[in-house]
This record gives sequence, structure tokens and C-alpha cells, in this order.
Amino acid sequence: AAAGAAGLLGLTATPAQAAATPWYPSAKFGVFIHWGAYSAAAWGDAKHAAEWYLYAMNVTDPARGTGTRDHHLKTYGADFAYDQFIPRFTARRYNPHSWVRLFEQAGARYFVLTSKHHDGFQLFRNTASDRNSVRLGPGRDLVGELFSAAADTRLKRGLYYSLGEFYSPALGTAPRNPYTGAEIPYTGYRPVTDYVSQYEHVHLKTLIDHYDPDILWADGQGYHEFGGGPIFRPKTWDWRSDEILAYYYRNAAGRPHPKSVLANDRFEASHADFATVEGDNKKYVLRPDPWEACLNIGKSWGYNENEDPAKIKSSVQLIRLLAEVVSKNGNLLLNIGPREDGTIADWMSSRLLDMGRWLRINGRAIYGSKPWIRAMDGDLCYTRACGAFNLIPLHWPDGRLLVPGDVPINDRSRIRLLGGHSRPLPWTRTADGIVIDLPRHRTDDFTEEFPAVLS
Ligand code: FUL
Repeated sequence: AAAGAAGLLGLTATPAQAAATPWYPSAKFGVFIHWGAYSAAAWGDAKHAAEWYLYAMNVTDPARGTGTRDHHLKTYGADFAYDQFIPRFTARRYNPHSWVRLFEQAGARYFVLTSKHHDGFQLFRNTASDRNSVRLGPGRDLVGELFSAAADTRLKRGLYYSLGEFYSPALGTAPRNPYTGAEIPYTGYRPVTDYVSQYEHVHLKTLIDHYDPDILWADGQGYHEFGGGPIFRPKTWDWRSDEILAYYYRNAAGRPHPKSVLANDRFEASHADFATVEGDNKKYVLRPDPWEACLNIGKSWGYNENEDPAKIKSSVQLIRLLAEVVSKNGNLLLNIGPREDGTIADWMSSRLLDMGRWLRINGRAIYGSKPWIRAMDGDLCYTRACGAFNLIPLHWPDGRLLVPGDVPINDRSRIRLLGGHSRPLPWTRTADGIVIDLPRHRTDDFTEEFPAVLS
């Protein structure tokens, strides 16, 4: 199959998947990591997430929000350029092995790390630019270290890459001092005449050749007019992503151990292996093709010391969202933003650990599961896995759970609470549906706010 795919790709520039991708739809849960020079600024305002700091400090229109601009002036002064955060991004306590352990304890099956966000700072070794963590700041190949640490685990390894950048001389938007308008250097930039072929494609090929990622997660692709500021790309720009994806699939198929790899839907390519859904659960719908909800615990993706505690989702909310996504045939990619030194705030790691604690008991209804014909009724989610039909009430029902009469429960069905007493729960069929009697108190080690799994 590998040779066939390579031959096909040799004849056409249209990317085609090299092999089926069995791991991804079964994986269900991954960790997204936003980490970079913005983690040293660590500040977002009500309108801008912290990883958009370079953009936000340039916003002059009060209607679009000048919180970051004002904060920067007050805290650092007008002459402190964004690039001065680069030496403050140290990674000095970065322990990729403890990250990997945390992701495993969280029950994640994959992770996706920002190899370059919109600020153009790269976390990997490459020849196209010196604006990277090997040459500047930490002096380390942050992508390489995490990929090595995870190499002997079952975790699949993905990379986020922003195709466009807020500013770049190569995009015709050289950075300026936001307060004086004077042109300022774009640290580490090596002049190129063609951004796509001499820079962006070199980056992506380097990521493919040297790190062999299981997922390439593109972003920053669109044309946006940011009101005289950054643009991501000129209007008529073509990323020529089909070439890159063909290279990616061919490379994975040609490896000594050929494997299936995936690209998300933000390449502007003719093919995508899964769709990304960003934002709240109003956008989540049951669909047959693979999709992924990328979700933040707070409001910022990058670390934000100014995070509004009221906006931080609890573990219970996150687990409910996981159940909802999975019942709709999606994966959940849950984001953390480590601090500049590589440590992870307790409020993030504790949520990941709660996910893992819940998944250790209830993972049977999540991993490898398939949706039923309906994702949910009210706040009751459904999944099918290992020959079992699973009911996941997002709130612990008081005494009894009423289930619509058409769910696949028959006279021989035994219904149990996962992690609870092994005794089957009494149930009856009534004119209104199936009524399951639940123990007065939960016996599965979780407080009553947590979703339960009846299987
Ligand atoms: C968005 C970006 O602009 C955000 O900063 C973040 O990376 C999110 C996952 O994708 O498009």
C-alpha cells in the first residue's frame, strides 16, 4: 500500500492519504500546548488572548481593545520591543519527561505542540531562520526534546505550525515600534525573496524530515486585514499546501515503519484528514467524518497571568465537554499554556489529572468508541464501545434516570455503573421510556457533579 501511495503521489500533486488512520478516531483525547516567546509576556486582555500579544500591543483603535498596548507601555515602556521577550523565554525548568508523564496520566493519546505561532518564533532547529529557540532564548530544540521524551510511549506526536505571521519583512509588514512608528528589527530573520518556498515550506519539510510528526496542525492561513497592522499573508497568496501534504504523506509511507499521518483542515489544501472546530459547544454536531474540538481551559491559549478566574472551566465542565464531543464522533484537543520556564500551572495540571482519573474508570466508554444514531438527548450522551451501549448522563440524576425507549436496551441487558458496585442496576420499561434506578449515593469515587457512565 505504501509503494502504491507513493507512486500515485509521484504522478499528481494532489495529496492523498497514504494509509488509513485507525489511531486518530479512536484516540479521542489529546493535549494542545501553546508555548513560545509570548509565554514570557504572559498577558492577555479582555479582547486578545496572550499568544496574540505582539498583535495586541499594536492595536491603537480603542474599539478593538488597547488593553495590551496600555499594559505594555505601563509595565515595560515604549522602547521595550516584543522581541525583548525572547531572552525572557528561558525554558530553564523545562522537563519534557514530566510533560509526557502528565499527558499520560491525563489519559491523553496524543499531543500537539506549537512549533511556531503567529509571532514567527520557532521552537525547533532549522536553516531558514535564526528566529528560533535553538539560536535565541532557551538555546534548546524544544520540539526535538519533547518528541524524544515521548518516542517510547504510546503518545502520538503532533505539531502546530502557523503558516502566516503577524509581521515579517517577507510578508511586507516589517514590525514597528507601536508607540513611535519607527521600524524595528525582526530578530533572527534571514532575508528571503519567496516566503512560501524559501521559508514556510523549508520549515514544514524540516518538521517532517527531522521530527516525523503524526499530525501537522496548520493555522494562521487566512487573509485578514488587521487595520493597517499585520495580515498573515498578502491577499492573492497561495500556500501551495498540496505540495507539502504530498511530501508529508509520501515521507510517512516511505519510512522503515510506514505509518498513517494526519493534516488538519487549515492548510487551504485540497485534502484534510480532520476538521477543526474552535469555540464553544454550540458548534459541536454529530458528523461521520473525523473532527476535533480544540478547547481552552481559560480564555488564552498562551500562558496568561491576567486570566479571568470566572472564565476558567472546571474539571467537571471539561469532562462533560469530552463526553459531548465523543458522543458526536469528535476528538477533544484540550489546551495548556506552560509558563516561560516550562512549568505548568497547578490549575492546568490538576484539570488534566482529573481528566485522567475520570478516564481510568470510564475510558471504556470513550476510547475507541463509536457514536450511536443520536449523540445525546438533553444532557444524556450516548456512545458504543466494545459491544456495549453507554449512557453518559452529564449530571447525576436524582434517584432514577429516564432514557428514551428506542435506545438499544433489551430484556437481556444488564446495566452497570462503571467503577461502581458490580451489581446490575434495576430498570423497567414504561410508557415514557426506560427507567433506571440509581443508587442513592454514587459508588464510583466521583462527586455528584461529574458525569457518570452506565454501560
Ligand atoms: C487560532 C489562533 O489564532 C489562536 O491563537 C490559537 O492558536 C488557536 C488554536 O487557533 O486560530
